[in-house]
Amino acid sequence: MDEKVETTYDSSAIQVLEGLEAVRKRPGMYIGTTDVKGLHHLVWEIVDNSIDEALAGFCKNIEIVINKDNSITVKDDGRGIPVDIHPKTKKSTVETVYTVLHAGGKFGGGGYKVSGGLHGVGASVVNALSKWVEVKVYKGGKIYSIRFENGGHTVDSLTEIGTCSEDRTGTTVTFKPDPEIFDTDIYDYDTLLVRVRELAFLNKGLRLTLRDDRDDEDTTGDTFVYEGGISEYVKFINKGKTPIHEKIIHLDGEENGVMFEVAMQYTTGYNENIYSFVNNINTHDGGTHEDGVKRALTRVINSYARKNGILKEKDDSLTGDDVKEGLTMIVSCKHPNPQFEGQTKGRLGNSEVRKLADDVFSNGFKTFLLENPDEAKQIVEKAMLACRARNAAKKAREITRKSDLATTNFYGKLSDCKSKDPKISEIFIVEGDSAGGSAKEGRDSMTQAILPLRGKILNVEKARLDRALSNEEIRTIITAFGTGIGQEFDLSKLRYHKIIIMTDADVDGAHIRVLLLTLFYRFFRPIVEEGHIYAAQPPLFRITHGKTRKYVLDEVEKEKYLNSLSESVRNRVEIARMKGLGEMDAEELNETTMDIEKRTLRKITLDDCIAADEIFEKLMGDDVEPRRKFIEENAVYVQNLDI
Ligand code: 1YM
Repeated sequence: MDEKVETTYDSSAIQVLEGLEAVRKRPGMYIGTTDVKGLHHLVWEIVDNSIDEALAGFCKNIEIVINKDNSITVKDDGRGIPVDIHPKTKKSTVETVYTVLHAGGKFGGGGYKVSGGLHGVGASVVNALSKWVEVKVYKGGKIYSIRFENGGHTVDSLTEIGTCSEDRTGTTVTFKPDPEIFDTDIYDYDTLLVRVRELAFLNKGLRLTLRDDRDDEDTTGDTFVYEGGISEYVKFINKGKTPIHEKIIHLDGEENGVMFEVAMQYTTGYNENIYSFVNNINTHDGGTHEDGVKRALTRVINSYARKNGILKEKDDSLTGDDVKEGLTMIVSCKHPNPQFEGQTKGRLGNSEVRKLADDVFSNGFKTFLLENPDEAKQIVEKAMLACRARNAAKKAREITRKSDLATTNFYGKLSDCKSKDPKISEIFIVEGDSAGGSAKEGRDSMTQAILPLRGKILNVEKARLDRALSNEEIRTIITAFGTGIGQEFDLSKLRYHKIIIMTDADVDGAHIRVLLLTLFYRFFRPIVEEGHIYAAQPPLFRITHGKTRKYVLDEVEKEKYLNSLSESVRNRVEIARMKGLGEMDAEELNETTMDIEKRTLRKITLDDCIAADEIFEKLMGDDVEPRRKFIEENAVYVQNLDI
């Protein structure tokens, strides 16, 4: 028997199967996860090969289709994967690429392999994790096909299946992810769409099409092609914002096969949106390409401001934060041999790129400022304003730090709890003075602090830090929390481990809740992330029958409760709609909303805050259209909303 095995399988075939088997045993090592994210990852592994072919200058069109059976087809018009016999494996190169682990990189001759990323492990991994894979190559007037099944077993080696015109070249790959490997086999169109669009921005002139064939209707799908490349990406991000100069600054350069490109535009906003990429992979933690540009940006703006007398000799220089306020920037580097660093490999380490980025950016940006004096003035003035605001905010922070708990003004507002142990201490942020009064009376003063909000708090989405810090309510909140904000933020100083927002169940209450969530999201994000924020759930109805009183949260609970009562009781039931926190007396408020034993709290997640923040982008952003649409769609709820 043993001898027979040896003659049937040559040793390289056994190695191949062992390689792919290893991928199936530990898929996480190769694609990160086997959830919906890993499922989508397979698509990018195949698309990356088409993109590489485009970067090499041979491919203009890429099409991605979700087929009826949730298999994926990727088609490009590149040279087609080589079909010749590979000297080492004695098999066609196509088969080798799809069955030998890490083959892609070894065969390709230079070029910008996207495979530098964390999971860029290529076609053989997709094959290993698929129920079946079919590859068609159009090359030299011929059409070739090969099929693999059950994790990369070759069904038939490469076969010529027909002819085509000489100028029709390319590769078409269809694969069906193995349901035994993945938690789900359903592809999400929008997930694919976002990345396809991004790839189109990052590779100017490349046409990418995404289509969903799962519905019966004939769809043409979505096609993206951007002749302006990352300039159009900046324009896309700034849609809905107000730019302070019309022209998008777009600079590029190349040295020793490393390509570097940056596009940017300032808006009237206060946040920075800087995204950097290496070989189309987002470098979340930046790296030398981003550092080089930022360094040059700060230096060039300072030198321009000094030369033109905008910054005086005695003035401090503008900081990196000052010159980044309101900036939208895309940095893209294409590197034949990228070194990724950091825990998640999200940072470019190649040191020569820092100088390239600095040179390209500083030369180009200097010229831009000289040639466009009006734009230059806008940009420098924006940075000067940011600088002044930063200095004002620093002073304001010092004040809030000094105005510690001894300040009488502060004590007038906060009714603190007796306990100094944050673990058992809670603070209720309460809408309005009258509800604040009831809450003070109804609380457990050992562990529960009450902070009534008088006015509406400022919307921090539309205000700089200095203005936010001059807002009385916000300063009170900062002082009460004890953590400080910005660079001085220290989670370990948080004085209450439960921060409970207590507002009415109406539109005004919702508005205040959204304002508070935006504040927490912008200034105290770690507090949200650590799960310290809660919303109190005051009841909407009080149901009385005889001596029994029952409070219920909403209509659904009301119906449930009423149905649970027997007919005889029900005739004598009295249902009262609770008008608001202010109308509950202390005892009632304690019983329904505050008592640790009886209340229901809803934990606020980061997603709640992001949703709140997005509502504000819509409602308060500079663009009228999304606001109009939102109000139209939510007219019922926002009638009384004064923003
Ligand atoms: C839908 C997936 O894989 N396209 C593709 C892949 C290759 C080439 C062209 C290609 C590359 C080279 C030369 C080269 C690959 N070839 C190889 C290998 N689309 C898709 N299009 N000729 C053609 O890099 O020199 C790996 S991928 F290794 F065989 F050269």
